[in-house]
Amino acid sequence: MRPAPTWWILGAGALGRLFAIRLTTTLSLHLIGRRPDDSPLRYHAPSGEIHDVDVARTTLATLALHTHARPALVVLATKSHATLSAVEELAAHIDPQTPLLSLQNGFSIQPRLADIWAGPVLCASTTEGAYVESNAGVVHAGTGTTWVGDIDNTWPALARDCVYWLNLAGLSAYHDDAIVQRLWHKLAINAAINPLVARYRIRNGQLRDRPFRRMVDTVIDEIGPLLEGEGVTPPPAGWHTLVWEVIAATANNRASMLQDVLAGRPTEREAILRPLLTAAERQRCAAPTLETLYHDTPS
Ligand code: KPL
Repeated sequence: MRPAPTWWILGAGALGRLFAIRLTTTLSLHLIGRRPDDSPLRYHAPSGEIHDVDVARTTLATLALHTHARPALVVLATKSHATLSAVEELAAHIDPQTPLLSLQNGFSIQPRLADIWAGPVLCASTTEGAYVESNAGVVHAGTGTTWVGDIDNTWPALARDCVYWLNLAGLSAYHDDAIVQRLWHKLAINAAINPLVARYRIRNGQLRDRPFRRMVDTVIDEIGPLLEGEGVTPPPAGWHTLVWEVIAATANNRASMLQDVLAGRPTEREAILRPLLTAAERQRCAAPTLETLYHDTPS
């Protein structure tokens, strides 16, 4: 086995907690959140079992007080709109060449990170479904897959190394040398699911019921041609199958945007819907359903 590296995870939301719980079993892991908290994380497994897991937790404000080993990689699990300011703060604590792994939804922050960060920026696209439960809990509502790569495919060995550690921790992960396509596919999934479940305050699986089923299909009908117009290759089984498969796999999940709306937090509307509206403007295409979703979603 390879010597276990130190990784930090920045952001203690649902995905940050889920990745921390898994990765802490195989490497030296620190979860960096906004609030100081020493309690174990409570993991609700997809099987229904509940485990308390000890994870080393800290905050950006107190990092300087501790002598944590410098990380070999930092996983960014903050919300898309909070990522740049978090990375600015993080920069004071790590080597400027430290690789970052962006878990953010949408496709807007990833190219900006690659522009500003001196070290490698890997991007992940994940279909793991998780939501936070209480102060220190996370419900793993749907097991998914995580793909890792970088925008220009400059760091394949690093991406494969990262995939190795994710798999060792029990997450199903693959290297993808066309991660940008994958990020657009995930954006399509998020755009078809998140605004609707946030608006109607329902779990992902309820989208299969009337009247929501038709609404989802209408959104997909608008997204597919727009993305193809941007040069994105359609998924092998088509846009509808892509989205409906994720809805089935995460049926029990409360999507991230619903969690944000329920908690009164800013949503990822800009990261998820804005790139599609920009594509529509560029292609001089009407996108009435996406426009309505954008206006109905709090920012
Ligand atoms: O990524 C997600 C999210 O909640 O943001 C999905 C895949 C829709 C799972 O809920």
